[in-house]
Amino acid sequence: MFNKKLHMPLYIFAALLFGLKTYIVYRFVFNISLDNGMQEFILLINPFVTAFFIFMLSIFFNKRRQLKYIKYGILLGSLILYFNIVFYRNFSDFITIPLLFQGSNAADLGGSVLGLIKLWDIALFLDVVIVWIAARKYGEELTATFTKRYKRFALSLSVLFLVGNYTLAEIERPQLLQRTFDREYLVKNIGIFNYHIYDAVLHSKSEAQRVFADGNELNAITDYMKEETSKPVSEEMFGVAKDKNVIFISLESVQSFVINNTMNGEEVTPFLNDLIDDSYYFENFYHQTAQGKTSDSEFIVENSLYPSPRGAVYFTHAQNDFHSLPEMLGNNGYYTSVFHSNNKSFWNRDVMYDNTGYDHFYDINAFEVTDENSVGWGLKDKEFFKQSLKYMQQMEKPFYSKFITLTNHYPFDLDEEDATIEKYDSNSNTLNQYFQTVRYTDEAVEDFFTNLKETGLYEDSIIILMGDHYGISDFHKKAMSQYLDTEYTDYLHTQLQRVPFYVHIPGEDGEVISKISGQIDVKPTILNLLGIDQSNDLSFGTDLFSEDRKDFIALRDGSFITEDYVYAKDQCYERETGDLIDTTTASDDEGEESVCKPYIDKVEKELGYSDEIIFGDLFRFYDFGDE
Ligand code: GP9
Ligand code: MN
Repeated sequence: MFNKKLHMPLYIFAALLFGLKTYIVYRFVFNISLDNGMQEFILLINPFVTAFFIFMLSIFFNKRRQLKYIKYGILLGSLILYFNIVFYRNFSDFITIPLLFQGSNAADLGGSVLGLIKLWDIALFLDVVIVWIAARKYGEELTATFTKRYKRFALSLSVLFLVGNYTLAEIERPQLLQRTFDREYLVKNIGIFNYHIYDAVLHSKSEAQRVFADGNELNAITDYMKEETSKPVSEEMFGVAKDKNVIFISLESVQSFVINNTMNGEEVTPFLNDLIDDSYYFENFYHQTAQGKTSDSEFIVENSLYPSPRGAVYFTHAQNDFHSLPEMLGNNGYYTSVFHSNNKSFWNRDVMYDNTGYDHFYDINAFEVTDENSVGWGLKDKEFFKQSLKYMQQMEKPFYSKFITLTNHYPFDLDEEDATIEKYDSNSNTLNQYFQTVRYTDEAVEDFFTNLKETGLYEDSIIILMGDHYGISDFHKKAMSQYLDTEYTDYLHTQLQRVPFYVHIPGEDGEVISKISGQIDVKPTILNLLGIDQSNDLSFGTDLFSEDRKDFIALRDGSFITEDYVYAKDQCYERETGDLIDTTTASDDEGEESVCKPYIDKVEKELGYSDEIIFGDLFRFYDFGDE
């Protein structure tokens, strides 16, 4: 194939092979939605345009270096692609630079990562093997010797292709590079390699933001908050839990779709279902996390700010000035702590907890963890709660304690003797096992309630339960639509970002509350229940019991939910029915503005303000009036 008759230099051959592979990966491994012919065309040309550019550069080297450049170029490109694939399988997302600095977390992932690697992945390196063999066998025969003019011509052609690709992308999606948090759009339009370069630019920009901030940026933000987010709190609920202990339970990966639902005719979460009867239960409550997963959910709850669009704030901005819930509670006489049986450095928690004012972190060292009492990521939830009790009984009162469960974590492994519900039967082992681990966590919480009652802690406490984020990513579309017996659309995907949220006040009846709500609202809600004045606080959320609330819930990728609409991926849907109202970028809608449009702008503004606060560390310039 490589003999001289064909005259195909290795750089062209490598570009074709690598381009083809990249295309196959975009098309069949990444779940990239393609809405029209233009998008399909861009996705088709981009891998070749980029590959041509990368490998064309080799002609500027001498013969020996040319081969080396191509060989290592294709290897490096393949590795970058492959790391993204492995990451994508778990998170349906692409790697960002801040994530790479979270290496310590990766080390802890162990078993989880193994589950994401498949034997047939070897095939993803076939092009590398072919190019390396060819280079070895035919050596310098495959190199190219061009005149300066031709080299310049090849370079110009390649740049022209890139510009053409970008122009098409910009036509298809105006302001492509401004919508920084929508990574799927970026990859779809400029390809994963250009996306990484762009991400690097964003990274340095956000790093620089802190240095250049001087506090003046805050005026616009506080004005916005006064106008849009500082709604009056519920007077009726003000102080109903004054001086009570707060037990906050973060339910790992529990989504709302399992609540009050059955699997093979059996209730999935019997205890959590019953708990609705004597709790305030928010059935349209959304998680708003991004790449920081559990830590993002913690961050949102503690600060009523949005998580970072890239990486985890717990890592990237752990030294910022915050005005956190634990700090405010501490100022009001509370003893604050976190219980979580994992290494204290996971998600950089030790540093962040210290900075945000927690008095104590009961990490893995506070627990007795053995092979028998652990599974998957570590200590089983039932043991976790049981072993926590002794610390709670001796704790100074009133206390605020956060409990982070772990058993219901991907890959949802469970010992056979702990399974009390069957596995589901679908093509996704992840979803099949999920029901068993969710049920296990449900039982663990039930036992915890029983123990709280027995020890007398229950009476003086309120208990808040919240799902931290999704457990089933849209990588399991097929199995999910089988289970839910409905088509998996972007609308459904957004609705599946609902997680359970309970406020359980012993002695009160509670009710099911249907208004839209989200993690951003938790901090103001807790403060109000405890009767703590928050008029000097700065937050993007509103007390959940308030009658007058902000009218949208923003998700970190720019999707949002209002009382009437659900917006995701340029589509505006009717919230109740899921019917598509319009496509907000459609050019043929006779200039009529989508009903979602005003919210799109508000959501972008609000997310942008939150990023400004975090990247600029702006709270260091603000006087919250605390002693
Ligand atoms: C790790 C646990 C799980 O300590 O909170 O983290 P997650 O992967 O869900 O972010
Ligand atoms: Mn989690």
